[in-house]
Amino acid sequence: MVVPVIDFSKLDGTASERAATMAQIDSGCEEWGFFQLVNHGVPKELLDRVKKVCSESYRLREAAFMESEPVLHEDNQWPSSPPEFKETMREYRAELRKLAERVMEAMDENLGLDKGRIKRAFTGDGRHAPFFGTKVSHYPPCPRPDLITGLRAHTDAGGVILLFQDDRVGGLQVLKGGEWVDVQPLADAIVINTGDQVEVLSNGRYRSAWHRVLPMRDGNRRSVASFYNPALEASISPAVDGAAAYPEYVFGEYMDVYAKQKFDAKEPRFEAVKAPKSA
Ligand SMILES: O=C(O)CCC(=O)C(=O)O
Repeated sequence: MVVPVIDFSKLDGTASERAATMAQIDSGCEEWGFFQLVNHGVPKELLDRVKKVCSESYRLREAAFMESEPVLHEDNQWPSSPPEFKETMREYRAELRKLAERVMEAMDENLGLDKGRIKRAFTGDGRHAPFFGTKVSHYPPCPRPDLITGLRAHTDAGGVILLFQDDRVGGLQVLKGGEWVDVQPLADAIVINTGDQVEVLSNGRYRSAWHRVLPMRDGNRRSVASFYNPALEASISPAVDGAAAYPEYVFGEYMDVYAKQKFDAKEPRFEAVKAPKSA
């Protein structure tokens, strides 16, 4: 089994190319919760610069960066070296944010929702800014992978996750039909996966997938993960018609539960945020 690879540029192609691409995105969301986008519109030259500044920043291991929050967003502390890190990552994040919104619009259409519905849910109908954060990680080689677990299996809490992973060193796996499948390194592709909030909005049609990162004996694996999540104040509930399989809750409350239960089964998280029924 191979994680689907989708040529995103075909969304702007002929009517039949567009229809086939929309169907691939739908089955990527429904069958896998994971897919890889190629020809996604993020310039290769920018991706090359991102690789360069991230590797350089890891090599320098600036003290301020090591102490800063792991997820970068507009307002927190960023590494000051290499000097081009901030500007490059700002440019990259702007591109990825646009890409996330295009992917969300494709999901709207596939789910039969009005265009922009998922984004509106994430922003409380435009009242709040969605959270958009980027985590730069390096997984060092491990001489005894048999002794450690790596990043344990979990689903992601938020909305749409866009991962620019290493070209060569693998380790990321997704659970599909009870089997762990490699998310194969593919140069310059962006891996998309959907989080728990898309599962709720889609009323269970696009289930967030379990994934993990195995330790690798050889090579340092770079991973740049960007998270497009609801605002903490946003109210989330199923947007797709039908008997609601999930409660309505405030995303910030879900995050409080997730922080303590990230590596446990996800269903009790939805139970925990369910508002008590008045008698
Ligand atoms: O680094 C990766 O490839 C995946 C990271 C991940 O799953 C996470 O941060 O939740």
